[in-house]
Amino acid sequence: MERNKRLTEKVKKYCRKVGIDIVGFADTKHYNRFPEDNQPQNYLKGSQTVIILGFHLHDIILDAWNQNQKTGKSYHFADAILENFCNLVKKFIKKQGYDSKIISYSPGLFLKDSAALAGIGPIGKNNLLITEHFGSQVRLRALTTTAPLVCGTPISESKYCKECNICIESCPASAFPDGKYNKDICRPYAISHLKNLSENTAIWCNICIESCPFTKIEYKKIFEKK
Ligand code: B12
Ligand code: SF4
Ligand code: SF4
Repeated sequence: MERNKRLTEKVKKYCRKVGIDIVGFADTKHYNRFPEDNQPQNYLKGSQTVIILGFHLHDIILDAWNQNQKTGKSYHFADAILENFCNLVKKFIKKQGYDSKIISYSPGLFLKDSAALAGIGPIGKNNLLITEHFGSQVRLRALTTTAPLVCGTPISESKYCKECNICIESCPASAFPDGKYNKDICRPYAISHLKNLSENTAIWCNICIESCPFTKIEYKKIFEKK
């Protein structure tokens, strides 16, 4: 199937124009490795491309969760911003003659894996996507489309992590026994150490992001620019 270079450039240009920090394209052919529920075809028949959008959390307050204790309803600030970006991209693609579908959070697609498949960056020893400009300090969301966009090359190894172990050594829960991330250690620690900003608002543990030198470098640059 022929992929459309001109359309790809148009989509990228539009994303830059509306202020999206990161955009990447993953070929849907890579998704057979995931459970059926987590494949793009489960969301939109005829999907050709998964579009991954990234939002740089330039202020940690954007990583806050708000949950109404009575109703159980919750929202996340950065996720709400990302959903808005997804809507804009969906409308733009519709104007070019193609369908797309914003991927719901659950069952969803595996977002950091999708970003690595799109060639945005590798998954580091911290078990998270590392981007060139913002380290791991990004949140992700995706939409899938019938548009045949030109896709990135999957990245399977982290060039950043070779001589480094900082995130592993910094984790307060020691959630990387033998160097591999273990969610059954991370999750209970993170839940019992939420930073509560108010009765309904909390921020999750972020130390495996904040300790990474590639996150720090970008923060420093941002503060220097101001
Ligand atoms: C469930 C979940 C959690 C659970 C369990 C975590 C887990 N990884 O199992 C809990 C609640 C504990 C959690 C914690 C956190 N999470 Co979380 N979480 C998710 C969620 C919903 C699914 C993750 C998942 O199951 N991935 C699939 C499995 C298979 O991946 P995995 O086992 O973690 O990692 C394997 C693959 O990545 C693979 N791999 C390695 N390299 C490559 C390369 C390629 C090409 C491929 C295909 C695969 C691959 O090897 C890894 C090890 O086996 C995603 C959102 C989403 N829909 O994707 C967010 C997400 C991964 N979380 C995120 C974040 C930020 C966090 C936290 C920092 C908390 C916070 N402040 O929000 C911590 C970090 C923990 C850590 N170091 O990984 C972000 C990550 C952003 C980024 N820069 O990567 C995501 C993408 C949410 C988002 N909307 O942006 N999380
Ligand atoms: S979120 Fe916190 S507890 Fe979990 S792996 Fe990262 S640093 Fe460790
Ligand atoms: S702290 Fe070091 S090992 Fe961990 S993700 Fe960052 S570069 Fe890789």
